[in-house]
Amino acid sequence: MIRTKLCDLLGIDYPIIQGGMAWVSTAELVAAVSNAGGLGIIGAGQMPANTLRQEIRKAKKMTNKPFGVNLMLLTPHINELIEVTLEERVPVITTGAGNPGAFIGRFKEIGTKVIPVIPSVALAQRMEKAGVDAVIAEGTESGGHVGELTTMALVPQVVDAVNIPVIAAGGIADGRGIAAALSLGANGVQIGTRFICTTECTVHENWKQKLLTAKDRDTTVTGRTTGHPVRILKNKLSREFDRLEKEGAPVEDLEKLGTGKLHLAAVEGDMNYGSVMAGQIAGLVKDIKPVAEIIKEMVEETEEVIGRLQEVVLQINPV
Ligand code: TUI
Repeated sequence: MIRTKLCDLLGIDYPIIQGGMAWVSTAELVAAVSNAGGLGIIGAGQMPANTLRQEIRKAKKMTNKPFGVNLMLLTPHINELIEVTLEERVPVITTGAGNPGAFIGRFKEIGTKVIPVIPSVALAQRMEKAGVDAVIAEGTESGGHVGELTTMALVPQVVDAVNIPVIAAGGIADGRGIAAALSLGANGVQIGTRFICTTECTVHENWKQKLLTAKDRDTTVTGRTTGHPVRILKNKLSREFDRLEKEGAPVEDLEKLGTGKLHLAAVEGDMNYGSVMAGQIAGLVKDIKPVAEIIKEMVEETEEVIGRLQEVVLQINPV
């Protein structure tokens, strides 16, 4: 049994949060993760407000356990998504791709836990002062919108800089990664990519198949020159992006190329021109299994690794 103060904060059994993935983590996956003892998170992404409301209501029907919504702050109609999340009294929100400072207070007022993703120590400290409940220190190994620092470098620096719980994200997909994150001082982990290849995930089957065959070097970061770097699996879209960026194409052209491409991949299953987001850990995903099985294996492996580390200590220092 692995339990940390994050479990008490969120009312969950295991300190495992499923990363909010737009068009990928819908109610089915979210409820499965929460029912298995973790925290499922709906990825709001660029969803219309009404679609988000439907997903939240669906998740409420499928689980009695806490779950969350991830708000992607670059979304043009973010204010509408915030209102829906407030009205539906979702127990936890996570935020990505920006600073949620302006609306933390409104969520705190109704008892919603607020957990921003932060890519740096400075933002972690600012968020702690603003009253958030925990931070997610996400390394550049992650899929989707990424920062610069690696998980290995970011997590211990954030752990030393704040007094609230720290959740490690980026490059974690099994019990070895969870044990490593706990070793760095994190109180829990956020995992995205591994939960795509599950029976409950509603993403297009083509995405699952592409992820199953992906190897360690098959992701790339597009859009570094636009200020919105996004890690995706290499395909025709990523190569087109690369070409345009090398040619010094205007930001508007690059943004136009990216528009609607996540939906194209996740819903329509276009693996050539869709934006197939995945983390660098993609090569570790080898099968499609029910969420509960994956979480059980992750927890057992974490315990096994920690047990092995204890044996190493005993060998150095026999009692
Ligand atoms: O948000 C993510 N990952 C995402 S969101 C997403 S949806 C999307 N849809 C279409 C195009 C692009 C994305 C897919 N993946 N991760 C969390 C994350 N947040 N990573 C890095 C950051 C971040 C970056 C800068 C958080 C805060 C920040 O602050 C800058 C500031 O304001 O100081």
